[in-house]
Amino acid sequence: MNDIIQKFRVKGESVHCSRFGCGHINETYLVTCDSGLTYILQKINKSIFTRPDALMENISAITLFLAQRSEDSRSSMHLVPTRDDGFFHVDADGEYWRMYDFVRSTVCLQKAETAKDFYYSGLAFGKFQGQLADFPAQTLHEPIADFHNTRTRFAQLHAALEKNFEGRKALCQKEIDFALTLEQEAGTIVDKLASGELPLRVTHNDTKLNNILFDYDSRTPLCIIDLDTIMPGSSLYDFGDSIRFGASTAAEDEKDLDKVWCDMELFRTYTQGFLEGCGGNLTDLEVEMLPMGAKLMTLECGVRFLTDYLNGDTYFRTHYEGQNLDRCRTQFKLVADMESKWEEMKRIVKECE
Ligand code: ADP
Ligand code: GN1
Ligand code: MG
Repeated sequence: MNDIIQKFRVKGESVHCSRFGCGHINETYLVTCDSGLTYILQKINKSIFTRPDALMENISAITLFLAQRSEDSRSSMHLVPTRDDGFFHVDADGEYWRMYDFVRSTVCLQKAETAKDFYYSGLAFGKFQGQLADFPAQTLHEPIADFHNTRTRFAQLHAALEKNFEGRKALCQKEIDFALTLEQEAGTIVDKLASGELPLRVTHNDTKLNNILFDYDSRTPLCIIDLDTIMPGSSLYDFGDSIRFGASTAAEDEKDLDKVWCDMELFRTYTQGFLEGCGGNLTDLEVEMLPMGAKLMTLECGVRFLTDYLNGDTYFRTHYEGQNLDRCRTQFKLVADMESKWEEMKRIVKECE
């Protein structure tokens, strides 16, 4: 590993390098140098991110933009340049590597331990949205094409229905029917982006709690990490994905659907944090459509799980057969639950405004 480390402008000689963190996508290492400085070294997952150079262009532009606007150097990510002044190094096997300064004295939570943690995650992702409000979103690449294009996601579901791996269609007709009844509505956000009714923004697209570093002492959010899926999109994507994951009362693959619903207190907590963090940068329509963001991001994720199940589980890592179908069922249960609480969700948003 030392030869890779030395391609970057680290201060001193590396004395230790070991796997770090609990990310599911990239290979992450903590590097310690004899200067006392520490760094995060990452091998980019090329099977998911097929254009690592485009992805790194996004990250270098965003990190530079944020660094210029933040007072505290720990509150934004800093790429360590290579010795030939690039943002990444390609090794002899064609693997892409990048390095960041290690953000010291932080904690990375895998799930909210208190409602306050969830409030803070809303605040952090809202601030992130606000800070990037005047970044030219259209200059960013799409590291994964059509990532939240729900119309394309449904087209992929139809293709998977044709494929019908091992006749699985027969095992999930109820879920297929549920998805298809919502197909038209699923395109609402995409259509409003296309018509210009919703603004195109810089979105993070993986707004889970474990992509925030909290300050260890104050337990307040410090820095947003995992910038790989940053691309142009709608603020509703970032809001919705957080609710989908964080306001659910059960695990993503819970089999007992009676345990799965969307907790309205958590929905309120996150909404408060997010709106406060955005600091008035959202349009009236964006605010009004926050419940729609939650519903459609959850529906889209369920459709992705269902599609992967019908394709024979080729995208999401599974630990047992049928896990993608279990995941799809929790998502659809959450969607149905949100539909039954629709007026309440709208009222909560109004109360948080
Ligand atoms: P993945 O895409 O695999 O989730 P992440 O970029 O989220 O990878 O990084 C994995 C883990 O490494 C994070 O959860 C966090 O604990 C840690 N980490 C990443 N970047 C930094 C950093 N600059 N400073 C401190 N810890 C970091
Ligand atoms: C994937 O790997 P992870 O858990 O960070 C997926 C997200 C899904 C999520 C569902 C690049 O994220 O879009 O919402 O699974 N990431 C990618 O658990 O596809
Ligand atoms: Mg991560």
